[in-house]
Amino acid sequence: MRSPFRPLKVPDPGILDDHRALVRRIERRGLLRGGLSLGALTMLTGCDVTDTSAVGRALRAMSDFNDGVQAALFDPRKLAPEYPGSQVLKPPRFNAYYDVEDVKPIDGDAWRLELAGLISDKRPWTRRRIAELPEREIIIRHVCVEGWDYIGQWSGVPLRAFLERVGADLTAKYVAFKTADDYPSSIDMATALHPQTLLATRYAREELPDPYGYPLRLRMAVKLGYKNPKWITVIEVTNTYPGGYWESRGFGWFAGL
Ligand SMILES: Nc1nc2c(c(=O)[nH]1)N[C@H]1C(S)=C(S)[C@@H](COP(=O)(O)O)O[C@H]1N2
Ligand SMILES: [Mo]
Repeated sequence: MRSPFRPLKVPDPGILDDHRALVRRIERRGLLRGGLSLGALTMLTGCDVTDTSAVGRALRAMSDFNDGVQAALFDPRKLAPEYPGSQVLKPPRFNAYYDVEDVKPIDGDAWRLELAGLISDKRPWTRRRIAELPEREIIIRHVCVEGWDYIGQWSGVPLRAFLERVGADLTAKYVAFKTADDYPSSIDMATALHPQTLLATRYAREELPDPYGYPLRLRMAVKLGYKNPKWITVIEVTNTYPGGYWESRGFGWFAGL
């Protein structure tokens, strides 16, 4: 069984004051829509928000989501920082809403990627056909709101190239994802078309290991960790707000907060 979502503790109202400078820095950069409420902060840490150091770590992760990323976030022609291969973490750090022992590996031969919504060619894709698409490799920083990060090396077809190939309506608002572990997720079209947004099939040039989303996961340079669904089974293009797993539990939708 997967561990259920942790029940939240009653937040201590003083905690925002303790981190006023960090909160202001994050808000100035526009990462937060509508300001950081105590409720959002509670969800942000996913842990006991009376634990000042945990809150501090989470806020610092947001704040360290650096200026290069911010530039790319708001101007689709700008790129987020990329890093040398020597900095790549092997293996990558795992996270999900359950423990790594509870990951259910996908049978890659039986797996199909299904398409839905505003897409003209909705034929499902096999792993073999996806492997024939042109690839790009990016070495980018993954930032989780829990307050940790790592540099990872991802390759796969740019989501833009894939959407063009299947005749998606690129003027639609959202690209939504369904996954094998019931972790719905969605992004804005500008991010979907960003050159550093990939449908990744490999990490450090090896086939994605099961815990990291085999056979197909999303990797973006301009969104926080939780916006990057693993074990994708369905891609849908839509104008109806699709939300997502953490978004329906209080996290922001746009940049991650
Ligand atoms: N399908 C699925 N994708 C997911 C999650 C999840 O629970 N299920 N967790 C997200 C979170 S919070 C993070 S930080 C990253 C972790 O990715 P990694 O294990 O490759 O580092 O995956 C994201 N994508
Ligand atoms: Mo995360």
